Amino acid sequence: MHLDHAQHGPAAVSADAARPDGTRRALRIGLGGPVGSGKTATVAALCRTLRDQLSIAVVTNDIYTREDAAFLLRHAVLPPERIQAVETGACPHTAIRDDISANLEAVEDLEDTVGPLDLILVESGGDNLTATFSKGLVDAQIFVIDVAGGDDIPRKGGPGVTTSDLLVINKTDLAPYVGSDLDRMAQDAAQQRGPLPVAFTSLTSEEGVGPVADWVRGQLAAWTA
Ligand SMILES: Nc1nc2c(ncn2[C@@H]2O[C@H](COP(=O)(O)OP(=O)(O)O)[C@@H](O)[C@H]2O)c(=O)[nH]1
Ligand SMILES: [Mg+2]
Repeated sequence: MHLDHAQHGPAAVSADAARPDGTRRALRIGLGGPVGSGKTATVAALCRTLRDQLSIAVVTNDIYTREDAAFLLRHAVLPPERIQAVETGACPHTAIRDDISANLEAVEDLEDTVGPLDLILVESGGDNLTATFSKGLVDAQIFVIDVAGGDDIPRKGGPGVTTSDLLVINKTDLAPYVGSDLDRMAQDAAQQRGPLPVAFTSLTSEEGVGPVADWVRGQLAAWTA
């Protein structure tokens, strides 16, 4: 499936909102984007910012390794039983869009073993600008790009840039060094996305993830309403 954003309201509900026992399942948020843009860094910062208020778990996707899960474990952003790794063995987008069974299994396993959960973050393996999540897997998706990848990326569009529920433009601290024009990126992103939100972040400081954490809180409020 591909994103269908005819309406720009809160993200649509994927699959069943209730678990088999009738309790509400966790909100699932996917993070996609090119290799190295800062997806794992965003997941880590979100966990550190939100873990005292929310019950959180994470699923990571890597092609042949468990590097991202290992990073999150090393940095102890959550207890180990709250982090699961999926090895996709192929282009990352296949496991988040085409055959989501391994990811769904991981998500449901986390709900069973460490639930009840408020929030599950699913990090895609790094992919190209066309990778998006199935709505059967996540309720909302964040697309992470960075200023060092070129300030023309928002202008180039693609479904991640144009239709993700939140576009994160990360590594703003590097803009002066790579000659990226943040105003231009903001204008291009607004043109591509209409009313859909954009967050500029730098994860070099603890508060850097603030705008993304606020957006996640808003999604959760809509989910639990
Ligand atoms: N300067 C800078 N580096 C960052 C920022 N966010 C992430 N990084 C670094 O960028 C590299 C890739 O980040 P990572 O989260 O692994 O990217 P992923 O492949 O999208 O998961 C790592 O070395 C991070 O420390 C940022 O805001 N500023
Ligand atoms: Mg990663």
